[in-house]
Amino acid sequence: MEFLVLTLFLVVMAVVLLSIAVSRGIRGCRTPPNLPPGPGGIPVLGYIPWLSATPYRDFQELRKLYGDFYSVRLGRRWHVVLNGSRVIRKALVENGSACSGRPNWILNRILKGKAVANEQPDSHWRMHRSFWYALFRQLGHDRIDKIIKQELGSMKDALNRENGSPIDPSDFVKLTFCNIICMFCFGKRYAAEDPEFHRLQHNADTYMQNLAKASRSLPFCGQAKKVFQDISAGYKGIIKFIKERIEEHKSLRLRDRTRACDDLLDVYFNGNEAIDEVDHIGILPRMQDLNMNDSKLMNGKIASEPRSKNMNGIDEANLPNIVLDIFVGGLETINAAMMWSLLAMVKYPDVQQKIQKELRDKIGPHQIPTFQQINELPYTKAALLEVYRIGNVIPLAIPHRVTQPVVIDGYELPTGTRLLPNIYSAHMDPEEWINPEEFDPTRFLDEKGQVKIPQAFMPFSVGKRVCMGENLARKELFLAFTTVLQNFSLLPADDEKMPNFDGIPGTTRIPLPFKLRAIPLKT
Ligand code: HEM
Ligand SMILES: *[C@@H]1O[C@H](CO)[C@@H](O)[C@H](O)[C@H]1NC(C)=O
Ligand SMILES: *[C@@H]1O[C@H](CO)[C@@H](O)[C@H](O)[C@H]1NC(C)=O
Ligand SMILES: *[C@@H]1O[C@H](CO)[C@@H](O)[C@H](O)[C@H]1NC(C)=O
Ligand SMILES: CC(=O)N[C@H]1CO[C@H](CO)[C@@H](O)[C@@H]1O
Repeated sequence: MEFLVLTLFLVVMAVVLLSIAVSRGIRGCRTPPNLPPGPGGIPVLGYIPWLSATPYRDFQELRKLYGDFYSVRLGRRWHVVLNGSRVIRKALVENGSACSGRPNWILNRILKGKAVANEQPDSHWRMHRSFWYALFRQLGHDRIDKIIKQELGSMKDALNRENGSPIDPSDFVKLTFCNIICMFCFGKRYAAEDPEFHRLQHNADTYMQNLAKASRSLPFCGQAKKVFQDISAGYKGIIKFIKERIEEHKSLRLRDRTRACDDLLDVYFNGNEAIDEVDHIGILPRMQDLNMNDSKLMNGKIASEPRSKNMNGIDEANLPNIVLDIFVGGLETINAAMMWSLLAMVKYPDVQQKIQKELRDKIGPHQIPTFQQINELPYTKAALLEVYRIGNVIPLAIPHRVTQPVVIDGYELPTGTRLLPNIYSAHMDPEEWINPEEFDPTRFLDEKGQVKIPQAFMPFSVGKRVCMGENLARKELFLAFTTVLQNFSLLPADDEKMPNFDGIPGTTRIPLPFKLRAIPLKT
C-alpha cells in the first residue's frame, strides 16, 4: 500500500515537473546562478532551434519577456544578451576594461595568426590598432581623398551611361567600394567584368555572411561543418589574393626603392626602410605608446628584434591578416550602408528632394562637397545618421567576452562569459525613438535644425572595441551619397514594389534586391 502511494506520488510529481517545464517552454535548462535568467532551451542545442535567421529580432522579442539583460544558451555555451543602449553602454563603456575580450570562437580556428577583430584586448591588439591607423595616416588624406574621388567619378559616369534605365544599384555600389578599398590597400582597381573582381567579391561575401551563421548553426547536422568550410574557403581565397599583392609590392620595391607610396602596402614596405626617420618626426606611434615594454612582448619576437625588418615591428607573417581586417571590414559594411541609403531615397522622395535642395543651396551644382562640409549640411547629415540607425548594418556587433569578473545590474559575470551587444535593439527601442520602424531624418535634428545624436545611436558600437573604420566609412558614404544625389534623381523602377527595411540577414544586413532608375539631373 505504502509502496503504491509512493509510486503514485512520484508519478504525480513527474507530471507536475514536466508540465512546469512545458509551460515554461524553452526555459528547460536553468541559467547558472551568477548569470541573469533567460531562456536556456533544451540540452545540447540550447536555444538554437528557436532562433530564426534574424537572431537580433528574436533577442528583441525575448527582451519583452526577460528584460534588457538576460542569458541564452547557444549550443553548450551561455551568452549574455545586452539589449538597449543603457546596458550596452554599461558593459562596453563603463566596464569596458572587463568586457572587451573576444570569445575563442570559430574564427580563431580558421585565421592562421591574428587579426585585430579577433584579438584579445592585450598589447598586441593595441599595437595592431595603432599600426592600422599609422598606415592610413601615412598614406595621407590627400591620397585617400583622391582615390575616393576618382572611383566616385567612375561610378557617376557609369550611372550616366545607363541614362535612367532600370538598374540593380548593387552592381555599381559593389564595384565602386571594392575599387576604393583595393586602391587603398594594393593600388589596384578592376573593370566590372574582371573575373578577379567577381572572385574577390564572392570570397568576401562567403566569408562574412557565414560568420553570423556560425554561432547559431546546429551541431550534428552537417550544417556547422558546412559553415566552417565556407568561412575557411572564403578566408583562403582572400588571403591568397592578399599574399599575391604583397609579393608584387615587395618585388616592385626591390627594383625601385624610390617608388611613390601610393597604397598601404607601399607604406608598409617603405616604413621598413625609414623606420628611424619616421619615428623621429612622430608620424608613427612611438614604441612606448605601443606598450612595447609589455612583459609578453619582451619574451616575444618583437622585443628580441627591436629593429626588425618590418615597420614598427609588425611581423610580415601577420600582415595578410591585418590587411584582411581592413579589406573585409571595409567592404560589405559600406556596401550595405550605401544600399540602405539608396533604398531610403527611393522610398522617401520628399527626403530626397530636401537633400537635393540643401546640396544646391549650400554647395551649388558644380562643386563636389568635401567631408568637412558635412556640418554645413545638417539635413543631409541627419538623413545619413538615420540610414545607419535603420540599416543596422552589423546588428549584433561582434561577440565580446568578459576578461575579469564584473558586476553588471547585480549579476557577477564570471570570466569567459560571452556578451552579445544587440545594437539593433538600441536602434529600434520604442523607449528611445518615436516610431522606430519609420525612416525619419528629423529625429536627429533639434528645434533649431542642428544635428543632435541621442545616446542610443551606436552603429559602430561603443567602447574600446569601437569600429576602426568609423571615420573612413562615414567619409566614403557621405561622398558617395552626395555625388549620386547631386547628379541624379532616384526613382523606383517601373513602380516595382520596393522592399521594406527588413533586409537579408547575415553578419552584415543588406536590403532585399531592388531596382531603381537614376535620372541624370540637368544643370
Ligand atoms: C558602415 C560601415 C561600418 C559599420 C556599420 C561598422 C560597424 C562595426 C561594428 C558594430 C563593429 C564591432 C565593434 C564591437 O565589437 O563592439 C566593428 C568592428 C570593426 N570594424 Fe567596422 N564598421 C563599418 C566599416 C568599417 C570599415 C570601413 C573598416 C575598415 C576599413 C572597419 C573595420 C573594423 C574592424 C577592424 C573592427 C574590429 C575592431 C576590434 O575588434 O578592435 N569597419 N565595426
Ligand atoms: C564596473 O563599473 C563600475 C561602475 O563604474 C565600477 O565601480 C567597477 O569597478 C567596474 N568593474 C570593473 C571590473 O571594471
Ligand atoms: C613601460 O615604459 C613606460 C615608460 O617608458 C613606464 O612608465 C612603464 O612603467 C613601463 N612598463 C613596464 C611594465 O615596464
Ligand atoms: C554632377 O556633379 C558634378 C560635380 O560632381 C557637377 O560638376 C556636374 O555639373 C553635375 N552634373 C549634373 C548634371 O548635375
Ligand atoms: C523595449 C523592450 O522590450 N523593453 C522591455 C525591457 O524589459 C522590461 C522587463 O524588464 C519589459 O517590460 C520591456 O518591455
